[in-house]
Amino acid sequence: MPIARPAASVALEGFELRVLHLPLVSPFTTSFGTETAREVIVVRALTSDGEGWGEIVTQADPLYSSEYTQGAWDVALRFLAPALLDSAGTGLAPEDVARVLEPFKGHRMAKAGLELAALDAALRAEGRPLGEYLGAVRDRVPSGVSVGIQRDPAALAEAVGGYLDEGYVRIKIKIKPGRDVADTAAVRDAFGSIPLQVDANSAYTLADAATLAELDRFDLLLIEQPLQEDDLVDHAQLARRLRTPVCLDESIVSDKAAADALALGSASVINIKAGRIGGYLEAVRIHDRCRDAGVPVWCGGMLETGIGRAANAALAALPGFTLPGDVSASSRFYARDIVTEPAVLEDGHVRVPTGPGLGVEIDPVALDDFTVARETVTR
Ligand code: NPG
Repeated sequence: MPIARPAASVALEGFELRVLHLPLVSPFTTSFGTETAREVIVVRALTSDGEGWGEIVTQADPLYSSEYTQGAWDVALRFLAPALLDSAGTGLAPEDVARVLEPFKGHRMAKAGLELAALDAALRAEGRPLGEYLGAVRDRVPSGVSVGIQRDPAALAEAVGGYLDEGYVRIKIKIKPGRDVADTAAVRDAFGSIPLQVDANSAYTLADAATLAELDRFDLLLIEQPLQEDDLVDHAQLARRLRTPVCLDESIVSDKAAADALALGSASVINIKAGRIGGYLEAVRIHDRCRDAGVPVWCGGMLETGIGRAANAALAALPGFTLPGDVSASSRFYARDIVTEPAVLEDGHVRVPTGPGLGVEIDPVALDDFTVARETVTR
């Protein structure tokens, strides 16, 4: 269902942006590389009624998508934040943020972070939780975990075992050419019929279809983004050759892209990440479209801090999120978070915050400790 009741306008006075460097508890390896620290941008919206927080989920390098932190920093400070401040007049409705930013092409993660900060400010002022605003129907969400590529398949099985012991209800393993069939087999052999899926982060081409079809025998929930971001037609061809459902992540950059992918048969499952598509309001639109079409969706993760993690839990509580998401405990990635009550795993689930807005409070000391750059734009 579309947003039932819009948020009140906010009297926007400025945005403070910070680049944070958060050490990861262990290196995270995907088909595009290994990260040991998370570089992320935190946004604080300053309004006459208080503040709101958002997160720009870019990575330091443009390897997952074309966006990257220094690019997002530049576009947000140079174009996006000034445009929002100019348009604010006596007030800006959070639902108008995307329209104001639309003339600027791309940069969806940057737009999503600014929109979330404005939305959080508006909802905090109204005393309304984000989950309720978005249409959440659950008070907790099942928690899946994304496991990076390890030294070898045995090490992968060991890592997966640790997460299962913690209670995660679904495992996703990262794959790439040469690290696919044997890795998946090792996890299946060790843990039987656990809910399992694989994520290729665009590492293959249609020429690899035969290898990918070998994964069919593992009864996976899905294979995520095997081909390139703009390969919608190739994904449709691949989907016809696999029994494993194809799920798209990187390719789904908007509700329009989701509509196209479904029309072409490029995917039968969709990963919704608010950052990748320009914000939580676009996320609700994709959710609604998929729900009407009977297409399952799940909430992806971008190694969010406590800010984005709270928002993702709220989103994942919408009724169409029928598969467990990458909404894991903060401790999966961070020894210390920037919120006072980081997401924890309880019986394989993460709670949807119930306080106003994001429902989490920022730890100002942690925020300062991780900040490596800071800039404020005002009207
Ligand atoms: O739980 O937040 C999480 C991580 C989930 O694997 C995950 N994210 O491709 O989906 C992905 C991957 C990713 C992380 C991609 C960071 C880009 C940046």
